[in-house]
Amino acid sequence: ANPVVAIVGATGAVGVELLRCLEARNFPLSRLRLLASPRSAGRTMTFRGEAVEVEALTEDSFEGVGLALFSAGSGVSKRYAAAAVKAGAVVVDNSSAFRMDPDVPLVVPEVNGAAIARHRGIIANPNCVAAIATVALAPLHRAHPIRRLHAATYQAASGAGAAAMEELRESTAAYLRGERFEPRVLPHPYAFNLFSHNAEMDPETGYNGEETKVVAETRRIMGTPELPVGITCIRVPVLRAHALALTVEFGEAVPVEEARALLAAAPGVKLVDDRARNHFPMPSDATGQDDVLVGRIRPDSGDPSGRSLCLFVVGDQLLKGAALNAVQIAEALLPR
Ligand code: A2P
Ligand code: 11C
Repeated sequence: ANPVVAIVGATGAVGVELLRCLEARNFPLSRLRLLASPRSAGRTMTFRGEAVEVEALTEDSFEGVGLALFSAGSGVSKRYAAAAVKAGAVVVDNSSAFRMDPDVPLVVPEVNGAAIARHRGIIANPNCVAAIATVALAPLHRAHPIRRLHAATYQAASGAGAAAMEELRESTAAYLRGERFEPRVLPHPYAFNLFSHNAEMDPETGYNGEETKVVAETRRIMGTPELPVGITCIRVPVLRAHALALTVEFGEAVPVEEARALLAAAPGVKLVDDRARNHFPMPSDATGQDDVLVGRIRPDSGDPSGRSLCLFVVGDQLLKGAALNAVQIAEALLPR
């Protein structure tokens, strides 16, 4: 029989996309349960043409559930994932709660899908930047091992949740009306501005929590625990697709044409590298797309050794960066 599937955090920015991905990909399930905070209990959401009522999450929510997709923050995952596993569910967790737990596989199916088989009840869905970056890096790394990576990110509002997306809309409208807007969700004015990622800053290292997660998770997914990675994460006023400028050093020079061919053939990647038209990956093109867009492939003019390439990568944060990757993991768990 097909499993009962629960979405924890169904009303959130990622939760809504989880529901849509299950629908769009015709995921085999016998019943969908929608769980959120008591604030949302009683609301309805539409799935396959039918209204499904949102229920308040409790320890008892998981009876009969075979698959639980968690996306309600790491506090909720730490508190409730064990109850779901105890009830017999496999948990695919979109939070950072278990990503560095050696007993929990951290998976991007195109990159390290084989790790799914080692799960003991919980599988972690990576940070959105790590997921999008590794989809683009893995095909190159398989052919020419990567020695060093530099990343600068341009991250959308969606990564901070539905309320941050609403703040971007509202603050932009207020700005255009010439009105003052007091930020409520994000720490700085968002309209016509950008700022260092809002994750907690470590005053000792000078890196914020987002940067630390991306480095650790990229290493873990790629299976390169020592990979030197430099990173700067920035929040930009874009609604839902993250962009990454990557500089990738290899052990030897990799011709641009070869990198293009490797990426063009890679699953989950779409090459957008049209120098003649100055058309490269953009959030407006990536939004709503499953594929990660990769372009601006060129030698790094700042590396005299000639062993580095630059890439520009954009992926829908809510899809490959979250909901789609989680549903792809769930699909891999289905009996063949
Ligand atoms: P709710 O909408 O009822 O607050 P986002 O990432 O877009 O901010 O969404 C977070 C999701 O997590 C929402 O679905 C939210 O539900 C849910 N959530 C937040 N806190 C809890 C909680 N304590 N228990 C259950 N769901 C929660
Ligand atoms: C952002 N990537 O854009 C973050 C949000 O590790 O799951 C998700 C944080 C995470 O703010």
